[in-house]
Amino acid sequence: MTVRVGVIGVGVMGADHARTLHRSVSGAQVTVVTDFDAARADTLAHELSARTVATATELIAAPDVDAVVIASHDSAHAEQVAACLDQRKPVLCEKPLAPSVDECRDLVTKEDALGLADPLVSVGFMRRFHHPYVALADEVRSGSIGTPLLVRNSHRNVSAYPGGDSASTITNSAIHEIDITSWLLGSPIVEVGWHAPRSTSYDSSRQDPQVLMLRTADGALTVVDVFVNARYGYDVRCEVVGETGAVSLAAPHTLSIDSSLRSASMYPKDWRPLFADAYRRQLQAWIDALIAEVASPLATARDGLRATQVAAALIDSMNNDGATTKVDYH
Ligand code: ISE
Repeated sequence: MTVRVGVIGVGVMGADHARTLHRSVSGAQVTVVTDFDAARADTLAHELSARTVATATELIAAPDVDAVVIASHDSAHAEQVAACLDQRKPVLCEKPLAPSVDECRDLVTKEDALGLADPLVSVGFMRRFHHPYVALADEVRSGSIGTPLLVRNSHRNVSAYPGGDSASTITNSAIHEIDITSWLLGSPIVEVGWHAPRSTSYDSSRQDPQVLMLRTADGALTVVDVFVNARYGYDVRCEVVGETGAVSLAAPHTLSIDSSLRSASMYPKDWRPLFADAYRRQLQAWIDALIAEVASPLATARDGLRATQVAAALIDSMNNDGATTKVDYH
């Protein structure tokens, strides 16, 4: 069986997903793409022998689309996921499920109301499919470092995408650490705090960097420094410190160069080279589940809602001078 996939939004991530589905995922065929930039959609459609439609609504309703990938702007996710639910079509929505708690909650309610055995909505928290994170989680769960006490993360981009603000640093970038923290520790984030040093002169539209404190129900404390205009390279770090040891991701370097009495390590420009295999594994797992007609092993709409609830608490803390803020899961 072949799952015919429609891709909404073929900018950076959508084009990547479409090509990965086309070249490296078995059981999938990209049949339809759409983008607000029609020329961009046409070029990709030509490359993949797919067709284009003018709108997301048309794509979701298309008879030659069995399942949908949403990689449009974060602000469009909720409406497009809702349209997929209306059409009873499985959808893999890039993170965040939606930037606001109300939108995410409405989607969870809408999906629940369908009463289906297997949920239709999957959310693209691809770090759950990144081998080093999986190995880190296995190590923590094996007990080799004892009870986890502290998690230290860094999330750095070369430069921020245009049009964002301090809140979108949390809902678009740090949302990955929010998801991976509770996944890694197996414990929900119950309380947060937001802090900031002076801001970089390279971006006047947002506070950058930001320091986020996430306290999980198990009593561990997670610190995230998120710096979306760090200039030097794309860098993601995570170390879990336990009672008897520590375990961390290896450095995300793509190349080491030894020359002229120096040793240098090269960083990727963005997240795609670092997480390419995780994206591929995530897409394959999604397609395999659709073919086998079993529940998707990806993050669910509820996981997407929980992550956005934590993000909302962080934004509240940001707007209240960094006050410690409880996460509201209602
Ligand atoms: C981007 O949207 C991603 O999903 C990347 O994984 C993340 O590192 C980056 O900060 C986001 O802007």
